Amino acid sequence: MSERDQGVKNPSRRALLRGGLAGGGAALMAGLTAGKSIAAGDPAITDIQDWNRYLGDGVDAAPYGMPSEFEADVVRRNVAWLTADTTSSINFTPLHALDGIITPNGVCFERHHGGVAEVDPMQHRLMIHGLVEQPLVFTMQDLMRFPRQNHAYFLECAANSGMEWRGAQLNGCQFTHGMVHNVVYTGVPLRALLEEAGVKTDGKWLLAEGADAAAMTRSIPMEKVLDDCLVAFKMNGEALRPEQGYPVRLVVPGWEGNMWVKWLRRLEVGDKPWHQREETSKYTDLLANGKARRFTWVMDVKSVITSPSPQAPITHGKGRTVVTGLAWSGNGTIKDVDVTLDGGRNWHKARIDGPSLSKSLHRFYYEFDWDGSELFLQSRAIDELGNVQPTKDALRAARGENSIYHNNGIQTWYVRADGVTENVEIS
Ligand SMILES: Nc1nc2c(c(=O)[nH]1)N[C@H]1C(S)=C(S)[C@@H](COP(=O)(O)O)O[C@H]1N2
Ligand SMILES: [Mo]
Repeated sequence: MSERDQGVKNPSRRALLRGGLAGGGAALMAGLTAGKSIAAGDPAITDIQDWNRYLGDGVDAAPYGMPSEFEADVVRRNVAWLTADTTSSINFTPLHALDGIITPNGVCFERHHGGVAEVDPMQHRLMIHGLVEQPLVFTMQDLMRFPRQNHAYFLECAANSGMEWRGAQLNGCQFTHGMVHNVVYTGVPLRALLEEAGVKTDGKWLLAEGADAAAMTRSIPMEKVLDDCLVAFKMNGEALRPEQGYPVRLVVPGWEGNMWVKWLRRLEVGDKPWHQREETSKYTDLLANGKARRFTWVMDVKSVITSPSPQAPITHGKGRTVVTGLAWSGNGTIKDVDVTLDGGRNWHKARIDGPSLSKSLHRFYYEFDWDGSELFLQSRAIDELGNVQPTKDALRAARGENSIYHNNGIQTWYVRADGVTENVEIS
C-alpha cells in the first residue's frame, strides 16, 4: 500500500478546507441516469471474451473457495508505523469495499497482543473455578453438548478511530474505522456453563483468560456475564479462524473488543474486579484533568460512510450517486442515520437496509444526484435509546485530547469535484 494511504495529513490543510466550506454546498440535480446509451463498436459488447469461448475450471479446482482474483485488493491491511512489530499489533477490515452487514471471515480485522495462538482443539480445555460450588473443566466436545444460540454482533476495538482524536489523520475508512467486524456467532450462553458450576452468592465478577502467549485477562461484572455473553466456537457458520480465537472465544455483545477474550481457557469467579493491565494502564480513558475513566465497557453509538471514502472515490462523474455506510451501537439497535453533503448544514434521513439487529452493524444508503461540486460528507447515527453520535468537538470538550479510546465522533470526507476523496475534519 502506498505512503499516501498511511500518511499523516498536514493539519494546516484542514483549516484551509474548513475555510473553503462556504462555497462547497451541493446543489441537488435530478434526472441524470446511471446507465449509458449503447455505444456502437464497444468491444466489451461486440467481442466474444475468453470466458465466453472456453470451458472453465471444474468443481474442486478450489476445495476451499477464494474471492475472484479481481478482488485481490480487498484485504486486511496494517499501518506499519502504528506498532513496533506485528505480533502485538492490529490490522484493519476493508470496510470501504464491503456491503451488507456481515464481515467475511477472511477480512475480519485482527488484534492480538502475543501473536496468533495455534491451539489444538483436542488438547484445549476451558476451566471454571473460584467462587463456585463445583470447579469444572470442559473439552470442546463438552461445550458443544450445551444448547446453542446464533447471534450477529459487532466487535469494535476500543482504540478504533483512536488516531483521529486530535484531527484527521489516516486516509481511508479502513484505517480510521476498520477495527470493527460483524459476525454471526454460534455458541453457548456463558450463563449455562456458570449454572453448571454453581456461582456462590458473593460471586459478582468473572475473570476471563486466554491461552495465548499474552494470556489476555479481563474482569467482567456478573450482570453482563449472565445477560448475553456467549462462549462461541463458530463464526458465520464455520469454525472460528485462528486469528479470531480458534477453537473458542468469549463474545461480550456491545462491549469493547478487548474483553472478547480469544483462545478462552480460564474463567474465575470472584467478588471484585482484578485490575489487570488491560483495565488499568490500557483501555482506560485519560481525561484532561489527569483522571482516567475506567470500566468504560459499552461501545457508544457510531457510524461512518464507507463509500465514497478515500479508498473508494467517485469515479463515475456527476449524476446518480450512492452513499453508503455502517452504523452501530453497544446499546442496541440503530433507530436513524442522517447524512449531510455540506458538512452539517443540511441533514437528510438515510435508508437503513438489511437486518436491524441489536448490537450488530446496520447498513445505510443515501442516494442523490451529484452536480459535480465538492462535498463534505458526514453521517450521524441515533440509537434505540436516543443517543446521538457526537461531533468530535463535543467529544473533545467532554473527554479532552489525551485519550485514544472510545472515539465515536462524526467523521468527515471531503469529495473534490474530480471525485477524489480525503479525510478532513469539520466539527
Ligand atoms: N487472548 C486474547 N484475546 C484477545 C486479545 C488478545 O491479544 N489475546 N485481543 C483483544 C482485543 S484488544 C481485541 S480488539 C479483540 C480483537 O478481536 P479480533 O482479533 O477477532 O478482531 O480481541 C481481544 N481478545
Ligand atoms: Mo482492542
